[in-house]
Amino acid sequence: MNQVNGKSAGKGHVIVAGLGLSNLEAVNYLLGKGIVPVVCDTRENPPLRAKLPESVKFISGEFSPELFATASMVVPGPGIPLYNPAMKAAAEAGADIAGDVELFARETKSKVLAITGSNGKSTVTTLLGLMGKAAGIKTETGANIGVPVLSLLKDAPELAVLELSSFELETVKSLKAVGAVCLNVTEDHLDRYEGSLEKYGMAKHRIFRNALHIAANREDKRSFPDYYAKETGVSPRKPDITFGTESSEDYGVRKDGAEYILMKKGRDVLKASEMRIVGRHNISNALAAMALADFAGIPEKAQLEVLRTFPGLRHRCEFVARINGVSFYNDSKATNVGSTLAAVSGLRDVFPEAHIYLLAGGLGKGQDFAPVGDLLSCGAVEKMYCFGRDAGQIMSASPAEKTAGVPDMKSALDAARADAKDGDIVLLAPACASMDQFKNFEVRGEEFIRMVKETA
Ligand code: UMA
Ligand code: ADP
Repeated sequence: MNQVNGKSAGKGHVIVAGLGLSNLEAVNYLLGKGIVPVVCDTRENPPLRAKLPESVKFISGEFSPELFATASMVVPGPGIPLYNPAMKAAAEAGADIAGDVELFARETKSKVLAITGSNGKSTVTTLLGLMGKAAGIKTETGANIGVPVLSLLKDAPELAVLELSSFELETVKSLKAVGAVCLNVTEDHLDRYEGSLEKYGMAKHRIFRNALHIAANREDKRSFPDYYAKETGVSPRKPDITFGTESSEDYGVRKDGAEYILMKKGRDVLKASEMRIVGRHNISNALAAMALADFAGIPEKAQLEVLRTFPGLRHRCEFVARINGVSFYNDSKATNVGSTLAAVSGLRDVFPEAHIYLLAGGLGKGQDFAPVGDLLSCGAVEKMYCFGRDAGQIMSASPAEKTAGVPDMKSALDAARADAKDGDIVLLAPACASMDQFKNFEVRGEEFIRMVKETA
């Protein structure tokens, strides 16, 4: 009989479904337990197939419900939805369905901090990873941030900081985070959740099960642990800390002239201008990170040291250059409407006098672009230049006189540069995925930086 973390995996075989980065690590993990899994992938020849040991059977093509129904355990990759017919067949036949994060949770001895949300996960996860290290705690970051979570079992860090996507959370039951947060819930990945923001949010809320401490965002009711309690049957509970940028309550902010001061429970801890990451959303991220750091016992000195020095992740409100008085920002990671709104409002807070010229467009993922149009109607954005496949969708949700359709990002940049004056801002925050015209959001951001600097 197979044994995984002391749990019986039954008499049948173990199937690893989808051979991505995380599941290659899952295969190695299972082999380490003496279990030789069967690996299935819909692609004929996924690139990682070459890395499978010969002993592991590989089956390509549509997942077979008949095969899956005979499995004792299935490990789905994050890209495999539970409503896949084969996954359903396995569940109905009583298989243990456990993704890599669930396997990790069953076994880890590390203290875990868990972060989810539609936007801000990577920033908060990275901040906490650095804070742990600055405090001399053996700390690793992993999961959706790009490091397969099961690889963290080998190093056995004292503190594991996990960025968790809704996909990964779908099979999580055993996670016992010392601190958990759902930063926000706004439209994204609705194609996976039958168009339902609530289903997407409920998947994210699995992060709160068994969590010792919870932080919630006062500016997003869906971030509160009791928001879906009725639907999920999880007993309602209050957050231990709330954070927000609109009041000085709990972990909050007060204004001193034009300066924002970050506070913990009525005590000033840091001026926003001391941080290198800008924008209101990043103040929110800093407060969330401090809340979780406090849950994990990371001393405040280390928290502040990191907040003062962290330059921000690439492609997130990244300052590129100031040319003829115009500042250029690269926020290519704004791949959904919520992140574009955050980038604009963040910059407006820091530079209230500047006019913002916005570059947007790409693959719209079926989002409602009305909130982007509102940015122009209310004057938060001076003018928008739309490019890429779904440019028309953004334009039709926006006032025509303030919107220009252009063929590509270069034309958008040229047009914005011609309109912007001394003291203004040109911002790439596309509200869309990039894959219609670029390999990924990183390549789009690099192209933008290159084009800006070319004419410096
Ligand atoms: N596959 C199938 N059938 C399917 C779907 C996929 O066989 O129906 C196969 C593909 O052919 C491919 C493999 O599964 O061979 C891909 O695996 P995967 O997409 O599950 O991904 P991994 O490579 O394991 O990467 C995953 C995360 N991917 C997704 O959630 C889609 C990575 O997040 C994460 O960094 C990695 O684990 C870490 O272990 C990426 C992501 O886009 C960055 N995440 C989304 C986001 O951030 O918005 C959620
Ligand atoms: P994620 O890992 O959730 O995608 P990132 O930290 O990589 O989050 O940021 C992605 C995008 O979301 C960036 O473009 C950034 O401008 C925006 N963003 C970051 N933090 C927040 C936040 N707290 N609220 C809204 N948008 C945010």
